[in-house]
Amino acid sequence: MPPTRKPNTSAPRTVSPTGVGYDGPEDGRDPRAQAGDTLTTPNGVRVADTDHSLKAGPRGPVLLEDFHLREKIMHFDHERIPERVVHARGAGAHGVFTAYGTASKVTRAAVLAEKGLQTPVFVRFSTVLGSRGSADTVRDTRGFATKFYTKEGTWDLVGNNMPIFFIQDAIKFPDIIHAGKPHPDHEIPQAQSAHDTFWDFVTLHTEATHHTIWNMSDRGIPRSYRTMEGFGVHTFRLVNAERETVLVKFHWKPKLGVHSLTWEEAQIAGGVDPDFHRRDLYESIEAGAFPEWELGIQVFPDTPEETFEGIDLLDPTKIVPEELAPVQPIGRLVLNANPTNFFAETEQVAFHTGHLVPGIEGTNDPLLQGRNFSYLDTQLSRLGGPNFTQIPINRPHAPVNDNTRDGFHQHAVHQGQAPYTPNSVDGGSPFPADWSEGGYVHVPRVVSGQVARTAPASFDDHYSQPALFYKSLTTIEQQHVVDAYTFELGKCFEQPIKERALTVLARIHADLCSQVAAGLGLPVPKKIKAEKVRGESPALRQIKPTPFPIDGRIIGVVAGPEADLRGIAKLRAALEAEGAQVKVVAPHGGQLVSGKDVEIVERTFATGRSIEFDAIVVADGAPKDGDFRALVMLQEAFRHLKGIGAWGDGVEVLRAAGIDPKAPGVITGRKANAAMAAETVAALGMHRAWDRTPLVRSSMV
Ligand code: HDE
Repeated sequence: MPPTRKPNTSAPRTVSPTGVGYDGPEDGRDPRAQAGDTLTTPNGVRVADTDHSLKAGPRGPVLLEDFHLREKIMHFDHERIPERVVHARGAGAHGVFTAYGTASKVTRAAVLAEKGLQTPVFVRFSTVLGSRGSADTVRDTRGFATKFYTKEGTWDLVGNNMPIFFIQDAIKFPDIIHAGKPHPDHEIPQAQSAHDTFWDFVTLHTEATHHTIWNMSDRGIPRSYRTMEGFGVHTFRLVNAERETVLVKFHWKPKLGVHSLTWEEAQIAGGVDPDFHRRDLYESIEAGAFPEWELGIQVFPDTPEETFEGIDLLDPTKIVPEELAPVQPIGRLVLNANPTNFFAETEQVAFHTGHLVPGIEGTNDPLLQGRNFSYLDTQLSRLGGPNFTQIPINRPHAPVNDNTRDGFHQHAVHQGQAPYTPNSVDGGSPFPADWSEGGYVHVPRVVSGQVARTAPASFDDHYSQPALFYKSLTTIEQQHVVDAYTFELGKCFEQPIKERALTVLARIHADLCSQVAAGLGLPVPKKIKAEKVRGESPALRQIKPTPFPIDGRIIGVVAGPEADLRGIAKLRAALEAEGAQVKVVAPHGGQLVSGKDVEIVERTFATGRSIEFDAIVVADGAPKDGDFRALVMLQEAFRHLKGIGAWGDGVEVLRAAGIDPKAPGVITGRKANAAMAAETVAALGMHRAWDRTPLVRSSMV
C-alpha cells in the first residue's frame, strides 16, 4: 500500500485582534484561561472565600490543607520570568502588512511579493540597555522587531531604529553589552550610556564609532515609536521564482516623518512619565491614529565581492547612502490594535533572525550569523523550554507539522506513532516539500576559505561613515550631537577615557572635537586629521523642508473657569479634522461650564507637564494669576521649540511667562478661528519652530 497523507496536527492560531487570519473568540480571550464569571482555582473548582486562609480558629495557625492558599501563593511566587538580557523594556502592537507587489521580481516570498496580500503582524519596540522597569526616553538605540505571520510560515525582521551596529562580529556582543549596562558594582546608571565603561569600550573599540554617533544624534531620543525609522541593519538575500538572487537592506519609513525629543524633554519625561513612548503608542492606537510605516528595500546585485560602490555589504557598521541606492517601497505596515495582555503578548513574544520564509535568506554578515544562534538560545532560559512557538503570540498562522515532540510546556496533543521522517508507520506523514511545493531550499553558494579568526580588510575603516553622517546633518542637528557628546562624556569620571574620546572625535570632524573639548575643559588632541568626506547624504537628516502629517499630535489648551469655551470647541473641531487631539489644561479637574458650553478638563496644572503636548495654546479668558505651573509649562514648551499660541487676552499669559508673542513659532490672534487652526497645523507639521533655536540658545548661555 502506498503511504497516504494524514491530517496535519496544526497548532491553533495566534489570538490576534487585528482581524486578519484571526479565528479566536471575539474578545480575544482564551476560553480555557477565562470562562464564566465565577472565581475558581486553576483546576476549575469554585472558590467560596479568597480573602481568609483556612485557620484553626480566628487567631489560630494556618492549615496545610488550605489548597487554595497554597495554589494562589505558589503561582504568584512564579509570576516573573527572566527579563530579556537586552531590549528588556518594550511595548508592542498588532497590525497588518500589505504588500504592494513591487517586490515580486526579486523575491518569491508571498508576504512581500503578492500584490494586496495582507499579513497579520506583531511589532515590539524597545530600548536596549534598560531593565523592564526603566524609563522610555533615555538616550539609547531602539529595537523595532516585526513578526509577520505569513501563510508560508513566520518571518521575523528583528531590526533597530539605527541602520548600523556597534560591532562587526557577534563574538563581541557580550563585551559591548557588559560595557553598556550599568556598572556591575553599584548598578549605576540605569538605562543610559553616560558612564565610564561604555565610553571606555567604544573608544578602545573604534568600529563602534558609527553607531555611537547615531546614538549621540537625535535618533537616540525619539519623539515616539511612531516617528522612528526602522532598519534590518544586515544585508539579506532575496530569491525569486527563477532562483535568481539579489542582496537587500530593509528600511521602515514612518508616515509621520522622523522626529525626536529635545534632550531636556527626554530628561523631564524620564521622571514625569517614564512610560512616555509606551503611552504614546497605546493612546494613539486607541484614538484611531494608527501608526504607519512603508517598508522599502535597497537592492544590490548579488556579486561574489558582496560590495556596492566600494561599500562592504557584509559590514554591519556601514550604510549604503540612499542617494547611491534609493529605497524602493514594497509594502505598508499599519498598527491597529493594542495587545489584550502585556505579559501574554509583549513579554512572551519571541523573535529570531532565523525565522525566515522561502524567498528570504540571510548573508555571511558575521553579526547576523551569531544572532542566528543567540535568539533561539535565549528563549530557553527566558521562556523556559523549547516549545515557545506554541505560546499564542508565537504560534505560526501556517499549518505546523514538525516532528518535534515533548519538552517543557508541551501543549500540543500529537497524534500518530512516527514523529520521524521517513516513516511508513504513519503512512509517511509528514512529507518534505521540495522547491515547487514551497519548501525552504537554500540557494546553493560556493564557500571556501582558510579557517582563522579574521575579518575582511574593509572592516578596518571605522571613520569614513561617522564623518559622512556628521557632515550630512543640518547645523541644528550637528549642535545636538555636540551637546550630547559633551553631556555624556561630561558624566564620565576617568580623564583618560574623555581624552581618548576626543581623539576619536578628531577623526570625525575638527569642529565637533573642538566644541566637545571646550565643553569638557580639555585640550584638542594634536596632529589628528579628520577623515576626508566626499559629498553628503541629505537622506540622513531628520529636519526636512516639507511638513509631515500630524495624526495623533496633542495640543494642550490652557483654560480656566472664565475661558472662551466656544473658541476651544472651534479649535478642537479644526485640529481633530487633521487627526490631532486637543486636551484642556485648567487649574482644577472636572468640567469647565459656560452657559451651554462644556469642556472636560483632561489635565490640571498639577497633573499636566509640557512634555505631553506638541503645541500649547492659551485660551482667551485663561487665568492671569501667574500660577507658576502654567508659566513653567509654557516656558518649557517655548524652550523646546514647540508651537505656542494664544488668542484674545491669553496673550497676557504668554507675556507673564516671558514669551515674546512675536517670537518665531508663536501664533496669536483675536479669536480661535480657522486661520489660527491652520497656522497651528502648519507648525505641528514641521515638528518644531527650528528658527527659534538661536533665540532659545542665547537665553540659555
Ligand atoms: Fe539582538 N538580541 N542581538 N540585535 N535584538 C535580543 O533576543 C543579539 C542585534 C534586537 O522585542 C535577544 O529574545 C546578539 C542587532 C531586537 O523581543 C538576544 C547580537 C540588532 C531585540 C539578542 C545582537 C538587534 C533583540 C534578547 C549581536 C538590530 C528585541 C532577548 C550579534 C538589527 C526583540 C531576545 C524583542 C533581542 C542577541 C545584535 C535587534 C540575546 C548576539 C544588530 C530588536 O538573543
